[in-house]
Amino acid sequence: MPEPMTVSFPPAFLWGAATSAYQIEGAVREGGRTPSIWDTFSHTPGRTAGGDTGDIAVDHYHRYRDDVALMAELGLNAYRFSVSWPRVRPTGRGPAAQAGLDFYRRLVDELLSHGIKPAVTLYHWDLPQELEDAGGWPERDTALRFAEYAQLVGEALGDRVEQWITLNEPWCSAFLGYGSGVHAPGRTEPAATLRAAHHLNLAHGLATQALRSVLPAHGSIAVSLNSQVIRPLTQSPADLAAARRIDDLANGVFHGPILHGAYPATLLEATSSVTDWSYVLDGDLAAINQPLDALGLNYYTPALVSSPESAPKGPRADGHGSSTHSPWPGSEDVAFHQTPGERTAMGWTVEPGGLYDLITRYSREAPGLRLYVTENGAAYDDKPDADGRVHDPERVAYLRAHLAEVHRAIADGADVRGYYLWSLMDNFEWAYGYEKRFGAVYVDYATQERTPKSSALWYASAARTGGLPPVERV
Ligand code: PNW
Repeated sequence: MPEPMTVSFPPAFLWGAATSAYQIEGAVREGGRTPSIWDTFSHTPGRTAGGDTGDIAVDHYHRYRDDVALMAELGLNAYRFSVSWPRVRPTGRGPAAQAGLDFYRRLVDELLSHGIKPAVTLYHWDLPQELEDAGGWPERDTALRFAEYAQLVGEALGDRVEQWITLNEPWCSAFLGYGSGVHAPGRTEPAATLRAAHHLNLAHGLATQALRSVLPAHGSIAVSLNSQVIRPLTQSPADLAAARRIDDLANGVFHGPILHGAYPATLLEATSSVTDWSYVLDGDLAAINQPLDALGLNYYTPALVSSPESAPKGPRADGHGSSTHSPWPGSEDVAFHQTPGERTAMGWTVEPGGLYDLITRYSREAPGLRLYVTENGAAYDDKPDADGRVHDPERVAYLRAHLAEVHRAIADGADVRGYYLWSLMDNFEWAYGYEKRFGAVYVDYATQERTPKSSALWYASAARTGGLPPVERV
């Protein structure tokens, strides 16, 4: 697709960066914080690369002022971060921890004083361990506790934060946390996976209601889905059916009830041997299907699937980490293929057009909602040069190509209001530990020194000009 000569984004476009609490904060024992499932998981031998944990991470809890100053230097006008549930409500059900709430109040005030618009994610995977001990997301009670927590944070920050995101990528929480087990809590139970998905949906709906009751009228509520771009290997009926099944498990299981008030009939049918869905109680679907203001889309790479019959023999390549357990309950037989093309350090194929497809799909799926790309980015093997600079031309190319697709979607009528690059800085990449670097800013983990990579400088000039500067200019 040839790019227009000059690309210019709407003047109010948000040029943001994103992070999450457990990936950056550290300070896991300060201010009354109790452990989350990620503390437990990362401290369990064999769960993360090199046994890495978020104990210190990039020490953002202590360095947030410098980090906000860095964002301001880079000309960002938006920042998406997550609140750590066990930091503001230890154990998941106790009284609020004022020290935790104060940290987020200070962070938000610092952002606002630099003209940076905060977007708060309430759940980016750090469930209080005590709630997991009581059964975790497969249990209904977790959704009720989440709504209380959402209200508490809404009350504390609602006067200064306009943009709210209930859940980040509930697919990962349910399917990687309870299905393949590559994420915390590391359980591998197909039926519990779908129960978890339902209770995450319920948590979103109840939290949305709780937030509405405490936020000012201009408060904006969204959910960030890692809506996956699923492509069939061929147009054969069998491959199309395989793609349909995976699309239901990846996307429809969340956007069905959240946006349309129902689970797809094809999903219920394809999972009937795994679960009877009896935990979907009367009134749940209405509770989940709350009016929203915006939708967050996270995009990295598409998936290419086929029916088992048409699958060439070889290793599975579904990009979801290594586990002998499938994250696809009832569709374990569907074959995943490596999408051809250049790949990042995660092994994820670079396919900018997938972002266009995703945005235009959700423009149709969620008419009237503002859209935000709440995550997009890439890991590369970045290393400082002898002069201390970090050159990452692949990431510059990745960002530029994906932003061009965002622009194309806007030109074709999609209401995309902003883009949050994942991630502001290198951080704890979950099961991959510190091995994978997604940051626009390089972090030397030995000294915690931050160095903007050339991609950060390029992104800064994009943000400053509202366009996509040529790559040579960095
Ligand atoms: C997202 N998958 O995670 C998260 O929201 C971020 O916290 C994370 O750092 C980022 O993307 C990069 O990985 C994902 O296996 C993890 O499909 C795994 C998958 C997708 C997203």
